[in-house]
This record gives sequence, C-alpha cells and structure tokens, in this order.
Amino acid sequence: MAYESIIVEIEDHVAIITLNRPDALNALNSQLLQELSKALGEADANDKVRCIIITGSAKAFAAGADIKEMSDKSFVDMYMSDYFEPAMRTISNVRKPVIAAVAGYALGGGCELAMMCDFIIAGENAKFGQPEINLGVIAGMGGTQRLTRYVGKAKAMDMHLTGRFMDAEEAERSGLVSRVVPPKKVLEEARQAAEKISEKSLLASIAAKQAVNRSYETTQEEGLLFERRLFHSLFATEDQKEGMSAFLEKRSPQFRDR
Ligand code: CO8
Repeated sequence: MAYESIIVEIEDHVAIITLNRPDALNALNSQLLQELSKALGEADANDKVRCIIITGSAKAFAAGADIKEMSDKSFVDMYMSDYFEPAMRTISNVRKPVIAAVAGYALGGGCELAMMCDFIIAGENAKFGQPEINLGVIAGMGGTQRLTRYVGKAKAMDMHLTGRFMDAEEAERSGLVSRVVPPKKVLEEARQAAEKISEKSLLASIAAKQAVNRSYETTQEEGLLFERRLFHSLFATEDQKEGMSAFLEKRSPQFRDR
C-alpha cells in the first residue's frame, strides 16, 4: 500500500517508519494513525522484520494530535467514533520490539505514541510534554497513565497540570528515555540498537517484551510467575539449545526463531 503520511523502509531486518507530515510537525491525524497501525501490522507479520523503529523529523517526532482535525468535533463525534482507539490498540499490541527515535518535539499524542513504544532513544534537542491542558483538554492517548508509571506522580502531575516540557536530559534522568545522543545520531543509534535486537532469538525478544509489559498490569507475585513460566517455556525452543551451546563452544549463536 502507498502511504501518504508515513514512509516505510525495510533495511536488513529493521522496519523504519518515519512520520511524514512536515508542514504540521507530524501532528497525528486519523489518516496518519490508520497508516501507522497498518504499517506496524505489516511489519509485525513480515518474517524478514525483527525490530521496528518509529521516528519523525529533526524538528518533531510529533507535536501531538492534529488540533485542526479535532477542534470542531463534538462529544458525540468523539464518543461514537472512539476516536483513535482502534489505531492505538494496534500500535500498542505489536509483538516485535518497537523503538521510538525521538528528535525535537514529542508533545501530547506524540509523547504518548513514543511511550507506546518499548523504549525511547532521544536526541539532545528532544522535548517531551503533555500540553493538552493549554487547549482546555487533557491527554487522551495514555499520557495520564503511562507517563505516571514511567516518571512517577510528581513529574507527571507537573507536566499535565502546567503543560511544561521536559528536555532530554531530564527525561533520561526521570526514566522516560533510555539513551540521549546528539540529534543527528538519533536514528543511527536506534538502528544500531535494532540491529543488536535483530541478532537475538525473536522468541526470546517477544517473551522479554511480554514479561516487562506484564509488570505494569499485575501484582509482583503474578508477574514473577508469568516470567518464570515464559522462562520455562523457552526451554522448548531450539534457540535456547543453540544459545547455550554457542556460549559453551565459545562461538556466536545462530538463532532461527524455533
Ligand atoms: N496539530 C495541528 N497542527 C500543528 C500541531 C498540532 N498538534 N502542532 C503544530 N502544528 C502546525 C502549526 O499549526 C503550524 O502550521 P501552519 O504553518 O500551517 O500555521 C506548523 O505545525 C508549525 O508549527 P508552529 O508554527 O507552531 O511551530 P513553532 O516552532 O513555532 O512551535 C510547537 C512548535 C511548540 C510544537 C507548537 O507548534 C505547538 O505548541 N504545537 C501544539 C502542541 C500541542 O498542543 N500538542 C497537543 C495536541 S492535543 C493532543 O495531542 C491530544 C492527544 C490525545 C488524542 C486522544 C484521542 C482519543
């Protein structure tokens, strides 16, 4: 399918999805989110792809949901269409690892989209924020829930109530992003991380992702049991035998996702 609001490239085992609405700082509208969720579904189903990167431009990852598209909508429009919900569900249910490579603004829905990814690599110029309060609304794509879990109540409340932006240094210090690099190196850093992930067994990567995500959904005891059962189940795979044999034989493993 030809996309208009995103660009999809597959390099080796990595699908790179670039948000591409430069005139609107990659604001997220219905079309972009539908295209993004379709592209993510295709990448998830593509056997060649082992890791996915979502990125934007040097100035903006995404400056939020498209205010022009939303401004005239009524409660009934929003409620009956369950605005953005199907796309958000698809995006956050991708099974393969997804990295957000963020340079510039990641605001509102843009910050929320980055948080739907498995981890965020940020450029030094990145700015995260939930400025919806300035528009007379609140976050609607998970910002009150995910940001609070990732950076804690104090900073989440501060950002949601004042609308202030968090720079990359503060975001790394607060646990929102995993790495900060010079803006020009954001995509390269994400690509290197994606290539490293692509070398692993995809079975183990998916299990790791599911287990970490489960920690946000359940008690520690249940989470520990879930982790243990996944760990046990990986002993049914050829990749576990290969990984451990390779270590003992002092060679690199050749994982086959079996
Ligand atoms: N929506 C639509 N257009 C936008 C958006 C946006 N979110 N952000 C920027 N643009 C457009 C501007 O209108 C402008 O277009 P034009 O040239 O046609 O006037 C162009 O992008 C460039 O923007 P600026 O001229 O404003 O650029 P600056 O460098 O001066 O400022 C900022 C950059 C600070 C990022 C500024 O553009 C800004 O504050 N943008 C809005 C940020 C914001 O409020 N985001 C939150 C939006 S609401 C939201 O995300 C809710 C998500 C929940 C949805 C839930 C559904 C269930």
